[in-house]
Formats: sequence, C-alpha cells, structure tokens
Amino acid sequence: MARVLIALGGNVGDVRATFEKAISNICGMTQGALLARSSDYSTPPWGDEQQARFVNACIEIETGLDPHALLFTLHRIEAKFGRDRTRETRWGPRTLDLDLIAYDDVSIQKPELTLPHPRAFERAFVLVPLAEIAPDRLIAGRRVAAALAQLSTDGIERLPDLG
Ligand code: A4P
Ligand code: MG
Repeated sequence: MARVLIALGGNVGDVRATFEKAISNICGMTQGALLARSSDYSTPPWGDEQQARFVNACIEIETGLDPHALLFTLHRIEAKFGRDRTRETRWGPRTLDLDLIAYDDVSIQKPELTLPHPRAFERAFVLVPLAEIAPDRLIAGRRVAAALAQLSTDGIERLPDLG
C-alpha cells in the first residue's frame, strides 16, 4: 500500500460540495482509505488572474493502485464532476482539478505523469492545505512546512468547516 497526497482545486459550481463527493469517489474507486483531509481554503486565482477565486484542499490516502492507474482514476472522477478538458484553457476555470502531489517516495519523469508534482512547491494554494495535514512529510527531500515558509500566503483564507 502506498501513501499518496492529492491536491483538489476548483472554481466553478458548488466546489465544496463537489469536493465532498469527489473524496468519497476517490476512496471508493481506488479501494483507498482516507488518512487525512485538510480544511477547505479560499485562494486567489493563480496563473490566469481574471477568474473567480478557487477553493483548494488536500487529502492523504492509502491505496494499492499503481501511480498510472491512480491518475487514470482521478481523471475519470474529474470528468464525472463536469470537467471537460477539451473546452478549457490551461490554468483557467474548472469544476474539479485533482493533482497527484506525491506517491510514497516514487519519482517519475514523464509528461503524462511527473512525481512528485513539479509545480507543487511554487504554489501556496497547494502547500497551505498540505502543511495542515502533512507538515513534516519530505517531498523531493524538502519538508512541506519549510517549503511553505518560502512562499507568500497573501489572500488565502481557511473556510469554516461545513456543518
Ligand atoms: N500530469 C503530469 N504529472 C501529473 C501529476 N503529478 N498530477 C499531467 C496530475 N497530472 C499530472 O494536467 C495536465 C496534464 O498533466 C494531465 O494530462 C496529466 O497527465 P491538467 O490538470 O489538465 O492541467 P492544468 O491543471 O491546467 O495544469 P497544471 O499545470 O496542473 O496547473 P494547475 O495549477 O493545476 O492549474 N489557482 C488557485 N488559487 N487554485 C487552483 O487550484 N488551479 C489552476 C489549474 C490554476 N490556478 C489556480 C488553481
Ligand atoms: Mg492540474
């Protein structure tokens, strides 16, 4: 079994409700156990700044799926929640984005799957929720909390738990 960190993001529709359903799908469709779930955070849009704020969160699961099968399953779940990759722009609005941040200490360098996620350390919207659930985890030799300390967290707000 592998310990896997997954980042969730979205800015179209009722994103927090989508996250709840997506997380239960992730566990069901990967035969995975949910080890940790961060709070949801409201975050300023990165990349294309002319779009709505995002909601972001991170989870840790334990799964027996290999990395490629896991990514394939995450793409199916994105599609199930209304994501249509053929109609969107890079860094543009989307209902649900599921990124694989780390899979144990596995390193893969392919365009269709790069592990650990190459851009995670540039993004406070990934590291803030990740540091809530896994501050001491080492990713590519760096502690999550130490990597976060290098970034600005301006405009990122923790959302209150849903009742
Ligand atoms: N891919 C390779 N490695 C991985 C991996 N480790 N995890 C490939 C997931 N996918 C991986 O992904 C493009 C391709 O990367 C996939 O086909 C997959 O095989 P994508 O999710 O379709 O592309 P993307 O999301 O548009 O691009 P990218 O670079 O992942 O950017 P983001 O950041 O995910 O862009 N602002 C805030 N505040 N919060 C956000 O969540 N998200 C985006 C979306 C832009 N701005 C944002 C946010
Ligand atoms: Mg992505």
